[in-house]
Amino acid sequence: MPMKMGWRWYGEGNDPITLADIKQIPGVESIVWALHHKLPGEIWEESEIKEVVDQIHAYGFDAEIVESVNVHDDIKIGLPTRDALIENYKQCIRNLGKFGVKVICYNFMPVFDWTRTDLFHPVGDGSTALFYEKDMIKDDYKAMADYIMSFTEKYNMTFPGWEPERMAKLDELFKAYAPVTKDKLWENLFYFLRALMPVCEENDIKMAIHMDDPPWDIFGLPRLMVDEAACEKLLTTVDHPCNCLTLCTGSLSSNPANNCADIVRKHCDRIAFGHIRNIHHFPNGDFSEAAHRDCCGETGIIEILRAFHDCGFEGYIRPDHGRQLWEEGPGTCRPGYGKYDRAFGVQYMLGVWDLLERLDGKS
Ligand code: DNO
Repeated sequence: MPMKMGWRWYGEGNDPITLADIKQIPGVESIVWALHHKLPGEIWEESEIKEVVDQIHAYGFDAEIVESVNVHDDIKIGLPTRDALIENYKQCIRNLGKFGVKVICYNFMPVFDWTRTDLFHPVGDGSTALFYEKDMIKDDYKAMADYIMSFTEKYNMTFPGWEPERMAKLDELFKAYAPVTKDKLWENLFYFLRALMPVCEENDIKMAIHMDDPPWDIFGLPRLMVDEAACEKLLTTVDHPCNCLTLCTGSLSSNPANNCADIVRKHCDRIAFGHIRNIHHFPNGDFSEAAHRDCCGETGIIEILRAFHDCGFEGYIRPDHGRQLWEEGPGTCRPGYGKYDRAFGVQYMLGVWDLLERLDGKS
């Protein structure tokens, strides 16, 4: 299978962008989807899965990647309740397998998923982008969560990983995670993966862990998937072909010490899914998300694509966050998931990819 270009879609009535819109972007083949109303730990029922997969197939896309089946905190914390929750996760895998799903992207970050301090930060050309101000992510986790949740309240827009039900219990969650050291969190991740691998194998599904975003501890909570050494540890400790990575270039390159192209070259056979986006760093440690074009940031998009191409990558990639352009703003656009800049991202990446194919004599 050659590389397939994907597009994250939040579902009918939940995403201002429709499948008909996406159909007009040349080169998109896979819709990256999820049942966004499901809480972590719940079983995704076959009828619910079928409904979305049918909508996606009706437009001629495949529905082979799910992002995400979120992992319940009790599994991450390692509570006795985890075994029943892992059973539910296995059932989700079986149900998804029946509808041709091949990859489940998930993360193992405690409490918070992606973390930013400004979702509509002016880039300087009239567009806005997600922004991380280092000094604001120190001790006041409530202020940060309130900021993100204010979008949910104001615009009736929920964000995956920022479920209001969980955010309402932040103090409790922080208390529950207090004994979870980095080593303990690794153990809990391995426990979870070891339990899932046989079911993944039976159902031909890869579990593809997302990199932690940003790739460092925040608010005293440990984060695991932060660099190449972490990828190596994950892949060798549970050395199973269904234990894979979602290589998120923007998450990793928030730390300028990470070289994503090197990680692709080293682990290409275990990368099931690539999230490609660009980061621009400021000298004080702040960063802004940037357009996909190589020179707009420091992530090295061309080199990453070349690495995937050199390795004969046969998985899925998708443009990751884009800037918000033109009329896109709070209320009209999911932060990072507007229409225009991601469509530019697709075209940029496919332009690079087509040229690589041509230079290789493949087209
Ligand atoms: C942000 C996304 C993440 C990702 C999850 C995967 O836009 O890249 O929220 O979907 O971490 O579980």
